[in-house]
Amino acid sequence: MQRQSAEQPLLWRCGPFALDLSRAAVMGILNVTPDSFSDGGAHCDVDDAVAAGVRMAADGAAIIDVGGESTRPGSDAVALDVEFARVVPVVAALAGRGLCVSVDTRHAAVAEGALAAGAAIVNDVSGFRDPDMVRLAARTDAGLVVMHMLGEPKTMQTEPVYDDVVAEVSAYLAGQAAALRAAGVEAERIVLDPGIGFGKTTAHNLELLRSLDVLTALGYPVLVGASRKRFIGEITGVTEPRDRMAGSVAVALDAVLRGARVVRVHDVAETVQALALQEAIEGEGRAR
Ligand code: HH2
Repeated sequence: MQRQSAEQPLLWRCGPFALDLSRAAVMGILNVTPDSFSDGGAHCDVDDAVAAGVRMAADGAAIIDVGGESTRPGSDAVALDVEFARVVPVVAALAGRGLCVSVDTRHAAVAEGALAAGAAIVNDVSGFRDPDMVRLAARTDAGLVVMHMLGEPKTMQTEPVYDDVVAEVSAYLAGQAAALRAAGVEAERIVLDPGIGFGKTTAHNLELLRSLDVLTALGYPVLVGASRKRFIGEITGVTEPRDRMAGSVAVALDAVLRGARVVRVHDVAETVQALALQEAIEGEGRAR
């Protein structure tokens, strides 16, 4: 059941693309890093990474999210030129094949390079805190993912504390979206993301997932990225991230049922299959 709230727009403008979110869209994760927590080292070669992105698109991903810096808890920042060199050739090759490509970066220089290479979306896990990112957003027509993160990856999992995690994440996202709007960004380009696992305990993650309606009520489509994350391991006892596919699909499906319009996942084919069944049961059907 696509329980979208009345307030959520069902179109996401991303450069030349107008993504139809009347059905939940799947964003495939393509980390071109040696050290990402679950797929680190899998796609370091440009040709391998491009082949993996093309495969995800064939499996039903509407967006391929290319990242060159791991932001797993405790990770160190990567030099800009290293991140740039990892990401831009892969973005260029995938965008050159007509795919809707997103760049997962906190850095305006990398985002700018990726947009010039054809990326249509900037996915900023630091939520457009950097004024350079806001300025870049304002002078382009890219889609934007505004994510909540408490602090920085290096320290974010050191006893994260909130008085009310849902209220605080929601207020933060509303404020960042308002700042982008004030800078001249059209509302149709903005998607909000609670940042599962970014400065959150398992209890915080569950509370946010349970309360997605608070975020969908902000009036922007909501993206959820829970794939293979640590809380799935904490709940199930599955220690190896690659073995958390079933739990990840369950969370993605639940998030869509609660109103998420985009899910960011490693296991594209499995997630698309689960969504297709859910839609078929609801009588909506997923065109293939
Ligand atoms: N999670 C990760 C990275 N980018 N972007 C958004 N919008 N939402 C997320 O939840 C999100 C994200 C972390 O996961 P992953 O890319 O698999 O790992 P790593 O940061 O180690 O590369």
